[in-house]
Amino acid sequence: MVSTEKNHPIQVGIIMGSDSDLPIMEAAANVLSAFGIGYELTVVSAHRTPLRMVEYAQKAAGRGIKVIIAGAGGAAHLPGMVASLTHLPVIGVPIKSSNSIDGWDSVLSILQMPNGIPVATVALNAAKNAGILAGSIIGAFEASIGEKVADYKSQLEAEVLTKVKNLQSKGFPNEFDSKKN
Ligand code: RP5
Repeated sequence: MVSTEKNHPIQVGIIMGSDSDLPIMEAAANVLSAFGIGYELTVVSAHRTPLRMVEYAQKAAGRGIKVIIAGAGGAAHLPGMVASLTHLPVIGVPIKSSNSIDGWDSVLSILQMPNGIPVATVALNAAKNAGILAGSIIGAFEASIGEKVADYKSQLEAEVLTKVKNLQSKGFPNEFDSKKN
C-alpha cells in the first residue's frame, strides 16, 4: 500500500477492483492531496481477492482509516460488500470499465443497496467528487480540512462568476445580473 501524503496520517483508503481503474480513481487521490489529507491507494477485488477484501474492510477502522473510497466497474460489488463489513462511511465510484455494458451496470450495482447498508454513490467515473466528499466528511471534524473544502467551493463560485461576466461582456442580455449593478 502506498501513501503519497507522508506528513499526514492516512485517513482515507482508496481501493479499486483492478489497476485498470486507476486512471479514473487517481482523481480522488489528487483531491485528497490538495486538501492535505493522507490516503493510501491499492487494488482490492471483491471477486478475485474476496478474503483480502474482508481483511481490508474489517481492519480499516482499527488502522485509523476514517473514510473508504471504493471504485469498481461492471458487476461492481466492492463498495457494497466493504460497506457490509465496516461501520466506516463508504463512498462508491461506479466506473465505466472496458468490460462494462454502458456504465449502468456499475452505477446500479453500487447505488441499489439494500436497507441498512448504505453506500454514498457518486456519478459515473466521478472519483473527484468522491475525494471532495471524503474531504467534507473529515472536514466536519477537523476545522483546517473543512476550511480547505470551503475554499475549494469558493474558488468554484468565483470561476462561475467570471463566466457570467464573460457572457455579459460578449453582449448577451442578462437582466438578472444587470439590475444588481
Ligand atoms: C472490475 O472489473 C474492476 O473494477 C474493473 O473496473 C473491471 C475490469 O477489470 P480488469 O479486467 O481490467 O482487471 O472488477
